[in-house]
Amino acid sequence: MSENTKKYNVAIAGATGAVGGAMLEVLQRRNFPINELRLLASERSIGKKIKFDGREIVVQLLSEDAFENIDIALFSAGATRSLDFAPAAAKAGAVVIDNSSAYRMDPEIPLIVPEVNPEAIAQYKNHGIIANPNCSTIQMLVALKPILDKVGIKRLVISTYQAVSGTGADAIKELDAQTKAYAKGEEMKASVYPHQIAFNCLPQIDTFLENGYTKEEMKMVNETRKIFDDDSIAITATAVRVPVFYGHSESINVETKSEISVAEVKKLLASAPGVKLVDDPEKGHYPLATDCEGEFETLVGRIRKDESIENGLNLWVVSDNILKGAALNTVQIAEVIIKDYK
Ligand code: 25A
Ligand code: L14
Repeated sequence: MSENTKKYNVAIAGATGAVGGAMLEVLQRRNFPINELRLLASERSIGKKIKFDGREIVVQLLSEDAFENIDIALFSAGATRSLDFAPAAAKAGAVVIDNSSAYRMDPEIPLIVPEVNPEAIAQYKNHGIIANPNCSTIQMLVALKPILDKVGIKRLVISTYQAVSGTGADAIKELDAQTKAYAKGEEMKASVYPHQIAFNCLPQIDTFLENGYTKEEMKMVNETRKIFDDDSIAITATAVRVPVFYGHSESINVETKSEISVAEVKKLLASAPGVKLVDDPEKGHYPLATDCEGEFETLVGRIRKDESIENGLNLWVVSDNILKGAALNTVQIAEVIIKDYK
């Protein structure tokens, strides 16, 4: 078969979840060359039928022997499932692209944002596994890469405003149910999150560590340094859950190594891969979570000088956390694999 007509056998582990569903959507929207598509999930979902590209596919159990003849396995069923089954998938010959946090900080496993460090994908050969970064990190780095390349980055101060869809299908239901309960004057029940999420902001995403930060906050610190391949960047983050269904928003304060004007940053970002500049505040144009839903691009705006320091900038960065933050980034990595390696 010639290069450009080759088709691949693809498995999705966690196909019935919020991210797994988006993977199906992205594979279809980007016309990924699929021969067989195998959908895997827990016992709860076995036998469930899912439509894809005119076919009807029956969900099977995620197990060690579910990966025979699979070329590419996309994992999105949580870190425990990745640790349990990704090695077996790799052993069966599949290239695993894992959306969980299980392997991200393993020095032998590449952690990839295709717009930022595609060259590191070659290291997939170490273990047959590639890690997809944390959603908040991915969109931040897509916006910062052109600035890093031009003037260098000394320090980042970040606050995030994260959507509930990042937690999964059950969290989407919880915000919906609490909002409806409020409208009816009924009691709002919290089970996924430790507090009511409707009409609230929770300064906790994931669990707390000994240093007082949450895991989500430290993921942004550690993953950024790994992907930028620079441990000298100073980074501090506050991650906040907000009552939004889709789209993470981030306030990013950047201290650059040398000077750059706002006009120059806008020019760089206007042509940066994966970025859409939305920056006309006079007209009320700035990035919004409601505008990023379903979009492949990361929206960047409110670009202005931090006048309190010598080389400072402020940005507002918004992206669909389920797409660029998870499913799209994973499929983009798969596209590089089939283009350059398979
Ligand atoms: O366990 P962890 O590490 O804490 O992580 C689990 C979380 O990972 C999320 C995922 O969201 C879940 O909340 N997740 C994955 N990638 C993510 C990312 N990048 C991410 N979150 C953020 N960013 P989810 O619920 O949308 O998707 C879960 C998927 O994983 C499959 N799965 C779960 N356990 C499994 C498993 N597959 C194999 N073996 C296991 N042991 C899951 O399939 C889904 O595809 P499923 O069949 O278990 O779930 C189908 C639907 O059932 C609902 N549901 C969830 N919990 C229950 C439930 N129904 C009844 N009882 C429950 N206890 C959900 O709505 C789910 O969509
Ligand atoms: O590391 O919004 O990918 O609950 C994804 C889900 C971090 C937390 C990760 C969320 C997790 C995030």
